Amino acid sequence: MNKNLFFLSAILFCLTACGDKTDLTKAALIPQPVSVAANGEAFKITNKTVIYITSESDELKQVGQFLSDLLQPATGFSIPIEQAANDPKNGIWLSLTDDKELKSEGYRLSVNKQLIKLQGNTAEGVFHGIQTIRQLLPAAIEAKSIQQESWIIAGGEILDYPEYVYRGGMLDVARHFFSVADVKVYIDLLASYKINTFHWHLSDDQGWRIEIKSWPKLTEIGGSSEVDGGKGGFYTQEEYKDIVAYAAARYITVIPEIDMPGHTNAALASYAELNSDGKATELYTGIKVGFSSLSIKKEITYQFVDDVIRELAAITPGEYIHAGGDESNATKEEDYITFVNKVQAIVLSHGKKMIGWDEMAHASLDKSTIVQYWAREKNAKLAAEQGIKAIFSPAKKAYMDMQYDSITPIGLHWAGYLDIKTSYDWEPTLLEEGLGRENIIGIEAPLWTETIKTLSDIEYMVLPRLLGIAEIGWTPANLRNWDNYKVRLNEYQQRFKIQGFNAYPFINE
Ligand code: TNX
Repeated sequence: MNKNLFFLSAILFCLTACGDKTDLTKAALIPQPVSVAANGEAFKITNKTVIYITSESDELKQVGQFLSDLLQPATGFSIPIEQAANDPKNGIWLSLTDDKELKSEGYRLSVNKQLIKLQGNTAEGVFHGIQTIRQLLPAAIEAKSIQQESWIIAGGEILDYPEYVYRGGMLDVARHFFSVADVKVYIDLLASYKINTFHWHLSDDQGWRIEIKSWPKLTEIGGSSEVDGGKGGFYTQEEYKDIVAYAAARYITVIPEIDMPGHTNAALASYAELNSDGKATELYTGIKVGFSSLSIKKEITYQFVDDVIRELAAITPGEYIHAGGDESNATKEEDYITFVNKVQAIVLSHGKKMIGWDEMAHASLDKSTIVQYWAREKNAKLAAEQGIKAIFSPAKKAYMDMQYDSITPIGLHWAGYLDIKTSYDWEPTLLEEGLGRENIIGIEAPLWTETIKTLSDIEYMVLPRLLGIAEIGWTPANLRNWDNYKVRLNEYQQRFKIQGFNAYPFINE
């Protein structure tokens, strides 16, 4: 290229791209914040930058450390965290405040040439603000080795807080087992997009994945299988606690699910006495649903449920336990209702609240119970009539295991193909007539894993659709629109590449 042409194109490039770097309103943030105003300035993180904390809070210090650790690999800087007596004039300043507008999870971020000031009513709010700072930095910040980059953040003010209190991501570890390390990657992904709940589907026909000390064969036998005959696996209670703590450090609550009374073949194969005919079933490695049921009439079934919930409740700090209840086609309707009512009482007796798939709305639900709407809006309405709120996970919009289109190599399509636009461009309060904002506690993206075998498969299915669900859960409806989202999302292709993720190739969808 001739020299003049080179400079001309460099200038042209800068007019379009460099200008954006200092215009905060052009930042590709997901979820989109409640309000963003630019001041034309920019802050540069250097090897002299310090993170200051002005509130006496160990938790805030830990959040500061999280930020320092996040910045370390790509910048190569070891940014110290210091307690400051006075308001800092430069550096990164994290503090707790008392600002009604921010509610419990919100944050306020102010950036000028000298100072990044990040405030929340809670350390959790500040943590969410850190995810925003991360997205404001060049994509190279995601690299695991030192990058030659200018670590600039555009200046201005962001005020931000979530629309829904419940924003979830689910992972089915029963159809295929995923290691502790894989689960942590999934949790990291959720945290990056301000999702605050990890719903962990721990048992199904094909596998039982959590150690229950009083019923050891559940994992010994029931943990040894998975779809297509792989070796399966399970988490010890120590590993479970480790994951719960890992999630908690990222302000994510773990909700464990034991799916009952259907989806229980792994338990039925482990213990003959849980079957109506007293005979243990064979382990199952296919992908059919709706064929298994715990015996509803036997007392031992409720001893079993009580032991499982008791042990699980003891290692679960979150307030909810998910008791499944979907597709119980092998259980008579009246038996199903008896069972759900009993299980609900057991969950409550261990100091937890129950969540169940939408079918549970047929039982007499306690006011504290929540249903998860996935298939039948009629069920969600039945729940609403009982004054019960729903988590929205409509399969036709939010199921991460649905194929993008007919040539997607993995995934199912029983609820239709789910391209990025279809999965993003919907509004929960307008989706089903008769179900409004007051009936919805939040939304969740489930990932079922009949056809998903590896972490790389997980990445392919959730990146980028998970980001869309995260935005629906966080950003008010009037600030969401597909044309604008599409432009922001395109910036993430490069980020995912640097992170080493096997994202679905989505540019210019
Ligand atoms: C339906 S969603 C199921 C799961 C399957 C999923 C596959 C729900 C509550 N039940 O058992 O894995 O479809 O998409």
